Amino acid sequence: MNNKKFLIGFLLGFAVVLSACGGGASTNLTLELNDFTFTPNTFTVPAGEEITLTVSNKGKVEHEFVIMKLGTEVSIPFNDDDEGNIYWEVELEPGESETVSFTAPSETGEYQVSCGTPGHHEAGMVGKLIVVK
Ligand SMILES: [Cu+2]
Repeated sequence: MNNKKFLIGFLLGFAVVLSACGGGASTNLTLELNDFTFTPNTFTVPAGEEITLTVSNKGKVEHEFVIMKLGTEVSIPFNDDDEGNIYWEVELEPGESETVSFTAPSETGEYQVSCGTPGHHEAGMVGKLIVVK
């Protein structure tokens, strides 16, 4: 085999892998919930794609990961009116961890992320989901 051809093929393949990453957007997210933080607290995902989320609750109380609909933000405190503005959510008991999936919103933009357990948003459980093309 011609070494030069092999090298060019390798570099082209590498470029395809790089461009597929779309500027930091990922379909595989890992999230740690704690008292009272999201780690990380900012996520970038590709619009309309199936997202796999591996989430664990390392805290001592129940936590939620709530994605709000585009253009909405939770009230302080989180109340029944906010329930209708939820795009997707998952909740975990202390010590629990699981892998779940959801479809990223089709509209690009910044979506607010919060924990709906009373007082947690105020304590710092706030983040954002950035949806890109
Ligand atoms: Cu919480």
